[in-house]
Amino acid sequence: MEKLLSASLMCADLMNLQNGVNELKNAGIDYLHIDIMDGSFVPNITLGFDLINAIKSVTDMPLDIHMMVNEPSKFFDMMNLDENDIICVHYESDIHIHRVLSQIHAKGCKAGLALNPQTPLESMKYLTEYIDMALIMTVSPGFAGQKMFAGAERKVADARKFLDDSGFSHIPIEVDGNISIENGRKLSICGADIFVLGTSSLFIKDKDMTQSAKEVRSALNVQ
Ligand code: S6P
Ligand code: MG
Repeated sequence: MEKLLSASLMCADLMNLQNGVNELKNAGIDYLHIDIMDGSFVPNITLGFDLINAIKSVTDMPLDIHMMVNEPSKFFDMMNLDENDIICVHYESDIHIHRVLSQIHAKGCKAGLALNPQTPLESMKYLTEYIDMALIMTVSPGFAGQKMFAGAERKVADARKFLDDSGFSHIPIEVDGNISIENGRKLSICGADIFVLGTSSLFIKDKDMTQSAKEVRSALNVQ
């Protein structure tokens, strides 16, 4: 599967976002990763739905919306999205997560299922027919600038094997949290496909974003 890059906008210069989005597009970034938090599912609040709609109106880049909120389906109508956009919800965020995944498809978007570091891969087992992407969190969600958890490589490798063995090899694995060049390379070898880039590799003070994106991309394609 082709390796794809998703830029975490909460790490971008929020006072200069329109230029930032253009720059990301020119740097060859594939997705804009937008973190939505509610201060309850995770202990932080970041970006919101008005911003999503504003971004959508100025770019044709696909959006990768990571919802770290309880009962995410309450908010689906607030976002103007299309078939290229992904809405990713956490396994624990609704007791009827199967219904929520179906609601994402009913809205015409791609559905992602996010697993926290401690969430077993088994939780995905009977939902694979309903997802277009599996997000393996490589940190506990809520904040940028954290350290990848110790079991991340093992979990990504197990997830890839689980998906391949069960007939779902077409489902890409996204990884999010502390994706440095080195961690990205290791996770790529384990079978990750989409890499969320934040402070660890893309948004680095005084470093050119296009150059950083190029370096990450070449590291990911090493086998
Ligand atoms: C945080 C969020 C992530 C971060 C990203 C930051 O929970 O889901 O998308 O924005 O991980 O990247 P980094 O390199 O600072 O960890
Ligand atoms: Mg995220």
